Amino acid sequence: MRIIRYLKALSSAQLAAVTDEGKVYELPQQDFLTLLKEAEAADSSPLALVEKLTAGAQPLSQSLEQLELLVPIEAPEVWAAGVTYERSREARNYEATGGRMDASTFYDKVYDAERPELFFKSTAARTVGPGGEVQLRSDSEWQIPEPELALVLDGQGRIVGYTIGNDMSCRDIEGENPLYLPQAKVWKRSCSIGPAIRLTETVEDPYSLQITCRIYRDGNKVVEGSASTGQLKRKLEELTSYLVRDNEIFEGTVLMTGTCIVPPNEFTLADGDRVEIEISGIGTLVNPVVRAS
Ligand code: DO4
Ligand code: MG
Repeated sequence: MRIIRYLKALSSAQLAAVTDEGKVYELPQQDFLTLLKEAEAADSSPLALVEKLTAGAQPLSQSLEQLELLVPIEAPEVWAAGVTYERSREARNYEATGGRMDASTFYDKVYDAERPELFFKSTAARTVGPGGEVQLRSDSEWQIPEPELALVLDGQGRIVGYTIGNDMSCRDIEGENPLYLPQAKVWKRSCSIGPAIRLTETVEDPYSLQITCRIYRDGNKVVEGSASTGQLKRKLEELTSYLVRDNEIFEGTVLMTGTCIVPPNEFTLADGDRVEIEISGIGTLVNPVVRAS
């Protein structure tokens, strides 16, 4: 079972549930956070509440593909984990050492350390949804999307759903100095999530999800890569346990779990590109890329 938001009438957002058969049912709650709160108040899981609300209801006549999807949750905060896959460690080492790859770096250290790398990535205002434009920084020459499994958390840091995240990143800025990480990661429209939230109980094994990233330029596919969440070095609860530690977590916080797909080193995103990130069972997040305005 997946939860989406779509544009119903001019500027009115509608929450809906999508079954595995692709049937779409409107939900009465105005957003995912309200659904979470009502489920908690009823001492029920979000899935049980959705099943109760949709039992015997009439599905929409439109299919999912015919709807104009919006960001599925206006996450108050988006956090991200880094260097959680071997491929990310290798790519970070490349950009930090100018490709020498001879000395051990802090990326090697954090990959093996008990404490994971977690960083603040975005706020609702900086985050776009399906079809929304992600923006390039004007002061970077080496920018890439980072396709990541993203966790939707309740106020206690429990995983209530899975979505797709794009952690847009500037490899040159981070490579120049790791203290520039916030600038390499956070700017206007540098984060995308969606297109749907798959409820936790409906995911049999979050460590066997297939992630595929495709980048199109002038209608041609210029990058394609795939990975599995089975390659993740850490457990999802390990990441959430560090995020909640001595922290205030807001209902609907999103935590991206790190990237395992990095485009070839000579590649940088350009104005007009289109990024597609697909995760099995969740959907495909599509975003056009635009230069800073
Ligand atoms: O240290 C840099 C961040 C790495 C990252 O975002 C990732 O591995 O996905
Ligand atoms: Mg990342």
